[in-house]
Amino acid sequence: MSQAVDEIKIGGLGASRKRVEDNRFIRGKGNYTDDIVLPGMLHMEILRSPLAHARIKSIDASKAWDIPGVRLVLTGEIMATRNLAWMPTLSYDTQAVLATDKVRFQGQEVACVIADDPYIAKDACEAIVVDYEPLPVIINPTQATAEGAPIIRDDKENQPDNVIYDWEVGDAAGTERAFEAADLVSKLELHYPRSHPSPIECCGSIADFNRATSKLTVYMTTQAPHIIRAAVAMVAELPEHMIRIISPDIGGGFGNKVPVYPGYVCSILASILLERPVKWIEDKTGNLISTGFARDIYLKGEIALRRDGKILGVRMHTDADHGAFFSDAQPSKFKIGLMHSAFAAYDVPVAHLTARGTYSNKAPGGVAYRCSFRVTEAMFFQERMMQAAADDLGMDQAAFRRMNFVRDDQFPHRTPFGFLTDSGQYAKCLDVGLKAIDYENFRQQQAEARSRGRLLGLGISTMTEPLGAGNSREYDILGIKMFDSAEIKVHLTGKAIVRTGARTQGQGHETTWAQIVAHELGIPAEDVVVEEGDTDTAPFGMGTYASRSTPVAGAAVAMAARKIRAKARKLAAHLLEVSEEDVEWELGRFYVRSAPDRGVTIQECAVAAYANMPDGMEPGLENTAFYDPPNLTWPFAVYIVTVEVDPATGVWDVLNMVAVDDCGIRINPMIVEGQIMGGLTEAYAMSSMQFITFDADGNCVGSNYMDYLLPTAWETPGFELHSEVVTPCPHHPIGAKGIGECAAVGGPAAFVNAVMDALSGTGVRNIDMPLLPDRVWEAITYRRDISGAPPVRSDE
Ligand code: MCN
Ligand code: CUM
Repeated sequence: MSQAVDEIKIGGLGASRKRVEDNRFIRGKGNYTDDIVLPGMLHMEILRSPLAHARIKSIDASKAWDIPGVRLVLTGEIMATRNLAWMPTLSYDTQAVLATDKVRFQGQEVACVIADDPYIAKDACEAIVVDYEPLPVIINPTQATAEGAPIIRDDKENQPDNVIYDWEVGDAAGTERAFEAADLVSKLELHYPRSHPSPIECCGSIADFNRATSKLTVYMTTQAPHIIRAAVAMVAELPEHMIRIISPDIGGGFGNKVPVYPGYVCSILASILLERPVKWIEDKTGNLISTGFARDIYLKGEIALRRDGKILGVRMHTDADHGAFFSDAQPSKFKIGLMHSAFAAYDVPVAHLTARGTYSNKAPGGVAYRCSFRVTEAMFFQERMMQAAADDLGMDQAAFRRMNFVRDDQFPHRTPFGFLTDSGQYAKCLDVGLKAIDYENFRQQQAEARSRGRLLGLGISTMTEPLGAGNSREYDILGIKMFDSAEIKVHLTGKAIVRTGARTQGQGHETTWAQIVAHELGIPAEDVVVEEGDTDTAPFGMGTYASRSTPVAGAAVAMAARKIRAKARKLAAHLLEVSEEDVEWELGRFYVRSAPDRGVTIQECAVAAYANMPDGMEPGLENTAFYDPPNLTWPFAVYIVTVEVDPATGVWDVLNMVAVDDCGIRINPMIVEGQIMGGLTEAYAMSSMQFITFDADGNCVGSNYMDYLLPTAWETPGFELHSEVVTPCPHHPIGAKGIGECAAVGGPAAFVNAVMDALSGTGVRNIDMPLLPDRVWEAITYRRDISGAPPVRSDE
């Protein structure tokens, strides 16, 4: 007699299963791009520009060609013969693959050497002689738009200046009226500095073109293999079915592995020309100075306020520095990504955002690093503006937020910029957070400490953010609509394999997708293997970023499982010799409604699909689902930090940090907590120590791990996580919302707000991140705001 199974015991929804992928990772048995060795494989190294802006007068590679073991030297000139010196970007701009006319940022790819081993290739790069004529350098939007500024993109027609776009959204006239009616206007100017995702594994690829089969296989570090396949088909003009992109284990992506980089393109062309596999593995400095930058954006923000604290309107202007090429990898039609998701958590009647993007002599980037496309900046600006507004009103930080929250009975809620938020319990989350940090008590302690000259501070950050691009109506990449996919094959014995169009980079999909199958079908999670990242086997999907895997691919897993269950029901009816209408489902088992003891397990149905199907039924138990979500998902979070600042040194220590995350139903609570802790660690890093910037000559400062600091367990404060508020996503099949970026998005403002709160009364309104001790000390000592905008002063 069959029985229903216990969901937690079989590792279904809500089970804190250990990550199955860690079995190989912690044993050093992962299979990363650099682990792969193919017969006859050659190695590629990239020569990078030492200058930020210069005309290339000549490139002499003859000495490199003479070095024994060198097989090929690629320059822009050779790339141009294949129409590959430039490539299109995902933001409809062009980007140099190898420089031909000018170099436009320090670290730009100028030439590649392919040789028998990487050391020969590296030496040969040094033998290439490039004659540069230096040009004036631009490293911020003010310089970019100054009178007489040199034109960085003189390669482009119709580009008379350095402005990429001027864009706006919202209601300008209505916002103007709200500001006229305001009792008080709170203003703040900020810079969110460049930051870098710096995954432990750098980028790399192995291109393997086989002339005999005409097939190109590329092993590479990409978060979106199918998009790369489409891009290679378009750019290299190869037939799509002859391209196989394999994304093996990935040692962290964090957005760094979304864009298309010149190294990938060069390794592919080199393999086609040499008919041998060509491996390119980026080094740390190459990764830090040339790939996947994030942020680098300036804000002028204003909130119109009524005396009692009600927000009447919001005005924002952002200036984004995109570097030398506009290569944002983001799927929206909005030039500034989802920046206008700002203030979605608050009931703001009217708002207006203007955004300008400019070129500079810095590596391209702008959208990457746990951001959901500028949401990180949006929420940072929002929460810094909220803090300043409450201070300007003389109002309590928590009360000011609570008064302006979208209330639980206001959903679905249209934000002033047009997004539709659909669920949440914002006030409840805030209550949990305040209780956990012992808010009233801390405020008392703070006042007492202040009277004795000690600076304590408390920072709150509350936000909802859009995670999970698409839907297909509004989001696309190169015209390909945003949806995702899952395929489930149930084998004869009731074990299964799941493949999706996403690509895990450490998030734990191999564990969590199996849990969704366990929840939907009652097949134990340990009987389900998950495979992602091979375009020849995975169904077409858009990859993993924007915390979209659970909202979209995860939903597709549930939908594919439901199709399987529907077929299994027919098989069960056949086995039980009753009509389908008389069959009921409970986890893992179908039974006869009138005789619950008579039942068959899902495993028995699986056998029947191959060995005992009814006449006329197609054999097998497999299905695929493509899922186009009706909306983004809107998780909510409250982050509260307390700090003590030492006025004598500017050093600040975190006393306590509380996080309340509502991401709807949690598939695997332990994995969700891991995501939150990782995100909070990055938030702490960005607010306290991560510093990558540029001097007046465009030299990248912070291009190594001596200068660009990653916090270890030693520096990282402890976090107290709360999971008691759960608002299921109303449109997701299992009620889950994304979580992968929440803490990195909402966290930084909590840390900065805490330090600024400690400094309240000193007249200091802002210190730009990172809040290095010298900046904090300078602010306290000279009672002035500290800007973090480049150029950095050198040797002063
Ligand atoms: N999850 C869950 N319950 C939920 C939501 C998520 O159990 N309600 C689980 C998921 O099943 C998945 C993990 O949490 O195992 C993250 O899910 P999700 O929020 O859907 O995010 P993605 O899987 O799409 O991951 C992308 C996101 C992004 S965009 C960045 S950037 C980032 C992040 O994930 N990069 C990471 N977290 C990272 N974590 C690691 N270890 N490495 C990276 O490169
Ligand atoms: Cu914006 S970093 Mo994540 O979306 O890969």
